[in-house]
Amino acid sequence: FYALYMRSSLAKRVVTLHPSPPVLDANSSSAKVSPERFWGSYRPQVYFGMKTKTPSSIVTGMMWMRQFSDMDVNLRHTCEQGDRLHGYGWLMHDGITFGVQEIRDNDFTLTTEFVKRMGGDHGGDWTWRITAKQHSSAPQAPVISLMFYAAADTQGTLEAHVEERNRLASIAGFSEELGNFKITFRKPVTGELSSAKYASYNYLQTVSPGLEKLTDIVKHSLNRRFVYSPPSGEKRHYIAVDTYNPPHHQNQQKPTDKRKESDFVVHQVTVQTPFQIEVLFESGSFHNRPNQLVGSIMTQELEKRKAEFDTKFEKTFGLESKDFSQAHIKFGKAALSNMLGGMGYFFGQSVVQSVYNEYPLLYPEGALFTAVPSRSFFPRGFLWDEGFHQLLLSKWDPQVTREAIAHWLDLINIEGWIPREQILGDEARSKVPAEFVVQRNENANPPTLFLALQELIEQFSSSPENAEAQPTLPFLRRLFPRLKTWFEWYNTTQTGPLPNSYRWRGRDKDTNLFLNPKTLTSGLDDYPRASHPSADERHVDLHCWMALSSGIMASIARLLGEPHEDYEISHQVLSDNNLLNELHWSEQLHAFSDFGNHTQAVSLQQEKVYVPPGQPRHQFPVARLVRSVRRAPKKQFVNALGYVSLFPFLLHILRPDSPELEHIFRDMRDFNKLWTPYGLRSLSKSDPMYMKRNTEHDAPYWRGPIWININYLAVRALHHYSNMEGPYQEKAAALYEELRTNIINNVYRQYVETGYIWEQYNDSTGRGQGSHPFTGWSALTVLMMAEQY
Ligand code: 6A9
Repeated sequence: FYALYMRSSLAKRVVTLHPSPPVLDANSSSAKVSPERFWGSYRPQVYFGMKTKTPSSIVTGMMWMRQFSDMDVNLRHTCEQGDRLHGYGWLMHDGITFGVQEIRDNDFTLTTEFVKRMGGDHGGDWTWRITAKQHSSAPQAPVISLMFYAAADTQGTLEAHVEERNRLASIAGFSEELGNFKITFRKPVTGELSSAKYASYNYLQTVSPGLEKLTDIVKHSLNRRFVYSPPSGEKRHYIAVDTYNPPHHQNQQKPTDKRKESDFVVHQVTVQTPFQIEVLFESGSFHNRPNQLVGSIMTQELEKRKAEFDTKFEKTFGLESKDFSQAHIKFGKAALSNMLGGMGYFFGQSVVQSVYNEYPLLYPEGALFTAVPSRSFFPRGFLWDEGFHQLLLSKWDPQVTREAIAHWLDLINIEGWIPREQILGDEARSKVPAEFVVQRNENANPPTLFLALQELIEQFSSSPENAEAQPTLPFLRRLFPRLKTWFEWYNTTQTGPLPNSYRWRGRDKDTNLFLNPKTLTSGLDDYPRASHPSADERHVDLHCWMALSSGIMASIARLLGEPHEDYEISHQVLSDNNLLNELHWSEQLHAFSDFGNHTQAVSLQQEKVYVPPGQPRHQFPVARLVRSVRRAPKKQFVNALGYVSLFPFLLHILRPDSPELEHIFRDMRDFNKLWTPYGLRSLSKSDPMYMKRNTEHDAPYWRGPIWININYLAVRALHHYSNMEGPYQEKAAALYEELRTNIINNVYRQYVETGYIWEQYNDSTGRGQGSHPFTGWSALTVLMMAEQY
């Protein structure tokens, strides 16, 4: 019995939250406490939509489609690379009061703008303005349907008010977080002062079982029976929302979806470009509004916000004063804005597992306000990405950074573990294949949030009287118990075989199927490590992350007047260059390296499939690629040259007079190793694993391509060493100029040429590749332009 009891209580630990008081008060995101930040574009996964920072917020959004096109129904809603848009993203966004987005579809461009206005007790009002223009190349002005919608999520009501038979003029709504409100759909006009344009109207009032079903519901309701008949022009059938019958009856046979059905209302307007449409949200508790936020008032408000944004951008990043071109500055604004406009508010439960659970468990419900790496492909929170995101955002608005870090640390469990990938809520879950959903509590991810905390501390220490920095101290005080446990978790669960060495857990186990088993937890996925994962491994990047983290723990503890000696000692030990050399310097490679049970003599080969003589070949399984090991592994340095070898330099662990810097700089600048005209490649061109696939289906990822987060760290480190007296100071300064210029030029050029900022860049052509838009860490280009590190 005791054993059983122990087992079940151990099994619960993974889903038991940390006992210290949460960093965020329960109502800290509410309309009462934080009205200015209540409403926002916190749905980064859709092209355009807004919600509030509440668990089951009413959501608003927009879908659209081109009428009379040869293609099939081309409904756009959630950001999808498959839509092949020419580009989309926020060009301006201050994170709080307004945003301007441009969406370039095949033959027209939609500009989606919003402005908020405070008043009442529920986060106030907002207005959207959608402007549609055809491209000059379009043979004729396209007819477009915009579908504006509001959807409830398990609570609240939405009631359609229909005028003129089928024009939905407004929605009257109520919800817990918003009280009473009204959403008004204005008629399209050609410009602010012009009169109404011909338009056709349709609407849908129905219910949905969950937000991830909205696109399907609209799709299934579409009908071609409607006629578009402009006064001067031919009559044509167009596609519009019609009736939709929720599958009630089926439900009884197949009770797959037992969730509460919630109101879903869609207003469709079909109109030819060019046009402009406004949608207003008005809060019932906002009395004595001076006027409506529409037309010329809206224009004035927008102009005012844009001017304020421009001023703040220049004050924060100073790109004008660095003589960047207007086009470069526009790019910089877009990169920052899309990171801000890519912030999401998610709510739900992770699926987690420990060794004590036979099956995965649901983590406690929680909220996460976070930036996302990519609005199309990974619109959710990733732990180590977020530290990089907040490096940029903390310069713009440290409150955003405190809020995001607080949310992340409030998700920590009693063990000190934070799930690496946060897939919260049905909408987020619907985007992730089942095999990627479960998060395991042995698994870490680099603690980059310490980089963002370091920035907050520097801001505070350099001007403690600054109003924006002041809340940092009370924030750290509340954060501290959680940070201590977080740090301790790394320091106990990720230790290596030798004192003061570290090892990433969670490497791929099935070594047979991979050229080199991956280490997703390190963030560098397929970057080559020891060929045969074992407890003998030690990882140099993790060692450096720990050196950095212990140092920042020490500064926070010192700042708070808490005991800091142990952190100080850890930091000194882990930063000791002699120790680092002993553990990680490979004399053979002349570089820092991982150590483990390793052989270089591996390759992927076709598995032998035995086909008996005289039997037809096609009746036997297709040969897979499997790993062949030609020489047995032994304990040794891994000797892969790439990002991992650079970590002691990247995180400023090396002393400025460290002779290892000379080797590092030489390898960095070598075209046959890490140097390219576009940034540093992740793995040396001379490495045997360079650009090698890991399996038949798994293309190289961190085995050559250029990643901007690590390049940012490299530029920042070069800047650091160029400011430190020492034998390599001048070399660092020269490399700094070159590398910085190369990265900025290429990311910028790719943006202009393709319309996107990318997940990574090709090391031979500079071309953007992988998911896009990727205005997660690739947006750090802005900080390199600004030279703010
Ligand atoms: C798989 C796909 C619809 C991989 O930017 C997020 C992470 C980084 O943290 C990591 O360092 N990316 C990098 O190596 C993307 C990971 C995406 C995994 C999602 C499911 C769903 O497709």
